[in-house]
Amino acid sequence: MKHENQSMSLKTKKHVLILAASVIVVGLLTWSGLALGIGPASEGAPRRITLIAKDVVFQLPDQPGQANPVLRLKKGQTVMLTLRNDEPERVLHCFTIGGFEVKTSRDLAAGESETLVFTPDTRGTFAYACLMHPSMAGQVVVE
Ligand SMILES: [Cu+2]
Repeated sequence: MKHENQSMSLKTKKHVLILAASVIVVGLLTWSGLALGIGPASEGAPRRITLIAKDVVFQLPDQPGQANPVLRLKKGQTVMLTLRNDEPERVLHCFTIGGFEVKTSRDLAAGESETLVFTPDTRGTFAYACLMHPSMAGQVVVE
């Protein structure tokens, strides 16, 4: 009987060790995920793009005069694209890329933004657009 009790307690210890190891592994995975998301730019880091919807066209923050700029992306590089509706009034905008599973989850009201994360896996030229405004259409080139 005494011997049986001892083996039971050893088993319990083993379980506790496995549990502790699992917690550490999950913690490390979470940490590396965070590091990928907020770490400094490197070759494997996601490309961050902010696309502003204003005056019923799409614009990049550093090229405010250019309507619906061509978005040049790299195949295999993850993109974090933030669409920001900067209209001064009540105009809704959305964003979608034809041929990609990329679309805002809803129409964004003035002042709202949404970040879409995707990884282009095909080279080529694709169309992006706001489905509500024909003046909001441009090209995505995946190289
Ligand atoms: Cu729109």
